[in-house]
Amino acid sequence: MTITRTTCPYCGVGCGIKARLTGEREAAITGDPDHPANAGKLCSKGTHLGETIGLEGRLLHPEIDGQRVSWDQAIGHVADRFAATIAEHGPESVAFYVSGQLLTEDYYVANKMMKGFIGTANIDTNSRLCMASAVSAHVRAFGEDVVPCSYSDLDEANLIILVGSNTAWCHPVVWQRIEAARATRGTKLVVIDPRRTETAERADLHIPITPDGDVALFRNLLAHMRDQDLLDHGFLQESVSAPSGFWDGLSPCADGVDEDLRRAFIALFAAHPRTVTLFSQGVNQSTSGTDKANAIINLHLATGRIGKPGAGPFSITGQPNAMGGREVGGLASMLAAHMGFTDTERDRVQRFWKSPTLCTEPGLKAVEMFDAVADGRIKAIWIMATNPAVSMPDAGDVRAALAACPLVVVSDCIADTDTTRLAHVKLPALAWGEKDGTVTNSERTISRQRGFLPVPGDAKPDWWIIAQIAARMGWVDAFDYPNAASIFREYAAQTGFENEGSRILDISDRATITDGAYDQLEPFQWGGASPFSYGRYPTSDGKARLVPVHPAAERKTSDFPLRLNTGRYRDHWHTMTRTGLSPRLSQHRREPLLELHPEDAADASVGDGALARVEAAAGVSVYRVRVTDAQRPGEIFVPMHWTDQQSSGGRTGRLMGKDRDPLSGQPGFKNTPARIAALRPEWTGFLITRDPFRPNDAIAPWLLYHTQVRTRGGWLVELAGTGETSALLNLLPPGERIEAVDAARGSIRAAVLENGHMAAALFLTRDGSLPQRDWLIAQLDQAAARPVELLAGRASDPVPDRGPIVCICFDVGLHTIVETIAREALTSVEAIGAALSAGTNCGSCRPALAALLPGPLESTSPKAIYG
Ligand SMILES: Nc1nc2c(c(=O)[nH]1)N[C@H]1C(S)=C(S)[C@@H](COP(=O)(O)OP(=O)(O)OC[C@H]3O[C@@H](n4cnc5c(=O)[nH]c(N)nc54)[C@H](O)[C@@H]3O)O[C@H]1N2
Ligand SMILES: Nc1nc2c(c(=O)[nH]1)N[C@H]1C(S)=C(S)[C@@H](COP(=O)(O)OP(=O)(O)OC[C@H]3O[C@@H](n4cnc5c(=O)[nH]c(N)nc54)[C@H](O)[C@@H]3O)O[C@H]1N2
Ligand code: SF4
Ligand SMILES: [Mo]
Repeated sequence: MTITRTTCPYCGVGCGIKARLTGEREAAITGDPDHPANAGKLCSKGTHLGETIGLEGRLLHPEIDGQRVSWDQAIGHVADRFAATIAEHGPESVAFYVSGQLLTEDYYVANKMMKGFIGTANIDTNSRLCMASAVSAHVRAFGEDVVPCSYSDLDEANLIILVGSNTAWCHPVVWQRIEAARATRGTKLVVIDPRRTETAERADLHIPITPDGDVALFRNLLAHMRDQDLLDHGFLQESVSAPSGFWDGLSPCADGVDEDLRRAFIALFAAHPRTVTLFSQGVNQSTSGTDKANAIINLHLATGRIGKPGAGPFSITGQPNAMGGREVGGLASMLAAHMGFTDTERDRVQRFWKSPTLCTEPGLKAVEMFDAVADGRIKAIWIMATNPAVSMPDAGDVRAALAACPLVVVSDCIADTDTTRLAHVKLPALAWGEKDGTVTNSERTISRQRGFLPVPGDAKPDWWIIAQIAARMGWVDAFDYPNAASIFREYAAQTGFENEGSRILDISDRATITDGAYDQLEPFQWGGASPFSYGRYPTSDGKARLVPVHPAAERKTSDFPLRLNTGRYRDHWHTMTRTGLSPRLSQHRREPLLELHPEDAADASVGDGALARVEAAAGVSVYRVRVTDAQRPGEIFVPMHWTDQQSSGGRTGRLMGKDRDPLSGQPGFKNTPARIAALRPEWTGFLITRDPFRPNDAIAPWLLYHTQVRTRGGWLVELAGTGETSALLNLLPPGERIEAVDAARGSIRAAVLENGHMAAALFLTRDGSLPQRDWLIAQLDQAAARPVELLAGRASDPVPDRGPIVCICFDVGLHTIVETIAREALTSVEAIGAALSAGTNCGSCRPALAALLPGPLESTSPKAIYG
């Protein structure tokens, strides 16, 4: 059996994977023990990749206006339309919107075509929504977008500070590494996050910061270190420059942090010079994101905690190739290979590419780009590997803009997404497991993604599609690439072109790599484990910069008194085009939840499990309520994942405004003024079917809310509505129907049988009582249950309710775990694993298991550290 070594397509940890084909489109997935990022570990998403590689929902042929066409026709059409638009309205009238889920080779070719040949920098990427603020901060502080740390720093640190990062859910294998360091060397962990996430729950100290209070907190901490004479004066003298007035500008500012917590934090920081501060979206996705990142970097520079083992400010990337995109210049504000827009750099890039018309200035950033589509300045846009109709702020506006745009081209692997629905031309791209190339992870390690599945239909690599269209537009020689390796060689050569040590990004020693060696390429890290270990920075005087930073302004208003925070779930990936296909991954959160504090729930008269509307200036969306004291009063949280494909609610992009960081242009997704209102359906219920649910005209008038989720063998659809319930019966497929209608209570219980097997079931109620979904889901296509049991929604000899599934690898439910802990007096996650296997495979549920163990949450009390 051949095993292919490749890289996980999800997060920026960049775990190595071994894939072994076990059927035509089935594979056994395991962690690659030889990959430096994960040493064999995988989280829940990586572990269950095998459930997402079927052909369900794939886009397999090019289409123009909904009609299948040949590649020759599609390429000709896109090339002609782009050429005609440019001829009539100039190069600024076209744009590319690309993604950190492209491979480096795809990204390189797209950037070269737009910036070097079409001649405008109107190419931007979803990374603008993701780490643009970190990029701006790196450039301001270091002179180049270089991440100073490696994962090994986490092994060697004595203090790890996580700022705006739900690491246990979003970078789980990095989290496992942090947990291992804590176990072996007692590393202290501080988590700074307004929510008490599973990550925060495990911390020695959790600081529930006021939204956007980070600049003030880190600036105050720096002032304190200065006042206590705890700065590294030697390092400041040798390696850092401060603008005049920097130190005087550190006047105390309100950070909203409880005094005991602040003192505990300061004490930990002062006591542990080996500090890594790891940050992600709670920092970047803010209208003060660049200042937040520089406030963190300032502190590390001034205390000399950078460029040494176990110390540094560590921005971790989200997408598998966010970093690769930064390298090849996917952002509108950069050129290529870490070059900017000075005359010298432009000239250098132009000569390297033999470009006829190199762009002269930075292009439109994502939000500006879609605004330009809306007002007609951009007349043709090509979207690749991203779903902006869901993920952009003010997504309702983005949809309207695309609907009115004369030419929308979308390259995707999936046929029906909220964005492909707005496309004139759909181009089928190869997906993970089929495509070939390289990605760069959070610690600058470049790894190969390799194909191991057969190429389906007419799908093609993204780089091939771009190069074909560029060639058709007349640039034949510049885009004549026989394979991905040839693009990699060109990119590698560009990083070394007239570099002479001026740019740290230099992989030109691989510019002559053979096709065979590229196929065998082992992971390698550019810039070395610690690029700044010599205390020299890629600035004009070789010194890093301290940057004055300013606390954020208040954002809530009297109309919208709540602050809306958004983010991710453990087992879903972005707009769910992949994870939504996996029954296992879909178990952890079946619906989009509105998490809010009991006081806010009481104010709005909504209870746990009810439905509520969230309203913001940009739009409205509906969620299932979850009341929790993990939220602070006045602050609510919703996920970013749900789309039109799964739900009438949970469309979070519609709520976000366009406010963004002035330097990076990154939107502030984490702090939107909002309010809530109860939604009071007359009936609620659910449907279990084999086929996906499409609300039809007959039932649409009665429906207030629906969400569907993948289950084994079918779909579970949660429903809520008003008026007559009987119309809903036509949701059931034809077949032998058994039903029990209770007119007095207004309930319907119905099931469809096919050869004695349950083919569908519908349960609706007006008084809120509904049976357990899981037992009924398990009956789909089974003949075991009797009709009377199906209508009761449970076995006559009832099986104990396991509760919501916590461990998706071994199917272990919450109730089972809680009972076993009590019965067997378990005191550790390992003991739970020994008793139930839970948490012993991928480990993603270990923080959740830990939270179920008895004992006070000593960890979050400042006394434990300070008192
Ligand atoms: N499971 C899963 N993992 C993923 C992804 C996914 O979709 N699903 N996506 C990947 C991608 S592209 C990315 S970018 C990363 C993102 O990874 P993370 O940044 O860890 O994820 P988020 O949930 O977006 O936000 C992190 C935290 O920031 C907190 N926060 C909000 N406002 C503030 C603030 O003002 N200050 C501070 N200090 N914290 C704040 C939020 O409460 C939230 O818990 O995850 C990657 N990994
Ligand atoms: N409210 C809110 N919004 C957010 C965020 C938030 O925290 N809150 N986070 C933001 C962040 S950090 C990010 S990164 C974005 C992510 O948002 P998106 O990039 O919009 O999300 P994805 O679902 O990953 O979209 C990727 C698309 O590319 C397709 N695809 C996958 N692989 C390939 C390929 O190889 N080639 C091609 N051509 N297509 C492919 C997939 O089918 C899918 O349709 O969302 C942003 N939006
Ligand atoms: S941590 Fe999980 S999602 Fe991220 S790369 Fe590793 S296996 Fe994939
Ligand atoms: Mo991201």
